[in-house]
Amino acid sequence: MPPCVEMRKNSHGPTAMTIQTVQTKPFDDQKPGTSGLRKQVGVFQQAHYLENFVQAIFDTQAELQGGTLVVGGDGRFYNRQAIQIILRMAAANGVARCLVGQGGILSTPATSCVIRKHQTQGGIILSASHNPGGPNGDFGIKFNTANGGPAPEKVTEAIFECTKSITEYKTLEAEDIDLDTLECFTLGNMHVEIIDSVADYAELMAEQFDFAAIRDLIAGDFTLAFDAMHAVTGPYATEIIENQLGAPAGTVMNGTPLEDFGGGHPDPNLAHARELVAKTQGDHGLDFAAASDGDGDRNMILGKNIFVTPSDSLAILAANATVFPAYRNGIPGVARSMPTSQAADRVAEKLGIECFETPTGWKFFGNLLDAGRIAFCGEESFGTGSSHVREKDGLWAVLAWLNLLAARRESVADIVHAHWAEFGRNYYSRHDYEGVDAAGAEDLMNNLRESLGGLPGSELGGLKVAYADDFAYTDPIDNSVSRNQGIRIGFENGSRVVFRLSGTGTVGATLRVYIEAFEPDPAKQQEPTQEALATLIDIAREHAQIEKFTGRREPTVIT
Ligand code: VG1
Ligand code: CO
Repeated sequence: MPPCVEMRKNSHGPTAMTIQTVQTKPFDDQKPGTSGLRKQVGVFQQAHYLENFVQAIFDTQAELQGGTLVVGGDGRFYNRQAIQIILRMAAANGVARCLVGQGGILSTPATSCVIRKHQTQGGIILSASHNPGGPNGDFGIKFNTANGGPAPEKVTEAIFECTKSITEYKTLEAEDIDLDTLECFTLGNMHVEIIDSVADYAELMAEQFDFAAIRDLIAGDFTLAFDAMHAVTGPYATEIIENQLGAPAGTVMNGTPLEDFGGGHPDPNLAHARELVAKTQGDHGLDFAAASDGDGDRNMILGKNIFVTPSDSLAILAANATVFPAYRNGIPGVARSMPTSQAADRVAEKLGIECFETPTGWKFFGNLLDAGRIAFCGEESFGTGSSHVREKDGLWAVLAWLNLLAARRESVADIVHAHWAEFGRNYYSRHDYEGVDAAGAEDLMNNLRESLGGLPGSELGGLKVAYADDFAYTDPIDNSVSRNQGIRIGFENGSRVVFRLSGTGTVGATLRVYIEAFEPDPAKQQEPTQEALATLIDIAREHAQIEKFTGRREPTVIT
């Protein structure tokens, strides 16, 4: 935390600092999805749109009155304007103090870290994560609670309810504040502290991992690159990987956050990070490469000539937990979202620790982490994390892999292959059909749901169905129930296909099909993934009648 240099008065003087109550009308589309409210920028720029949602946060989260709020975002277009709006409204709604990332920059995991370290009452993160940015891209807002995690469903539902009947919001008539200088300001009765975006987070990482061992690894002939994709992790990765761990300048690629992410899609996967993937290929490929997404909570891990699926990454990190200083004594349990492969389950079984299967979205891990039931958790969608914060954490996963490589001094490929030989390999792939007609996608899901009753015991494509259901989850800590979380069809040989509709898109619907097959025999663990899964891919396509309902023959993105 920077010292409070000087308290400044707004140039309008105190008389201008009056609270205004502005009349407004509800918008009917402010229901948060898997991770906050995401819309195209133009939707957020409509008069009162952002204000209504923010007022609904203040109206429903009583502890923010007189409390401290963290505010930051991934630097995308409209980030700065939105922060100014939120600060004026926070002041008018009785928030005592706001901590704001310098330049408006705070990654999602860094926000979680700041909330926890400074014991604030919550935080607002401005991001549409991996969705493209810029004036024609997407924008988003999410609220995190005092534990540092994404608001649980009961909170997002209360906020949504409030948006449906809102009639007015409060704001302060005041000038914009300077977001770029590490200083304190007063806005009405509220203190605003512009904080270093990176410092608290970098300090936490140094506590979690063996930085000396990683420095030693990097100082040798080990080669690496990190692609920040012109998104929020640039400053974090530059400070930690280059400055603190000694990687050569230039190791961090695309390290300056840009409002439009350089026109790219800040989604770290094989489709959108091609340039980075290419650097790992061939005899002279890099030993290690990684990337993160728009708001810094996702990660992609690559080694020389190998891509580590996020599901395998979770399993491998869990199996090796004791190499990390923060988990020297082991971990109590692991959790994975339902569509994530069952690789972690096998590790949990062997370690004799608990394993939980939760619905998609990081908010479902919060209670388990808070209760100390799990320490590691992950999602197939390039999300991995631990109990150090309450968000998935892209750089944490990257540093965890570097720590693992430093401890074992083996290649990424050798570590992965040894893991498969010991635990079996879960071949895994996700097929996305993006931007399909929403009604067609709903029909597809309804049709699938109706087919479930007749499936167990029958055969699909020559495979016997063991179970078929619409996933529902009862939180073991607070007993809240979440239904309709995705359709699962499981086969007797341990294979699965899962279907769900995305809750983060902003145009039409996105159908996600998740395909998984288990292979215990090391002699059969080196097949190309799409070939190993070919039978299941056909079963999924035919049983769900994807072409009939979506008009698409092929997926848009395969990861
Ligand atoms: C997707 C992923 C999900 C992830 C969510 C937020 O949601 O599948 O696993 O938690 O994005 O990630 P959906 O509903 O589109 O499948 V992030 O990095 O976009 O905040
Ligand atoms: Co993200």
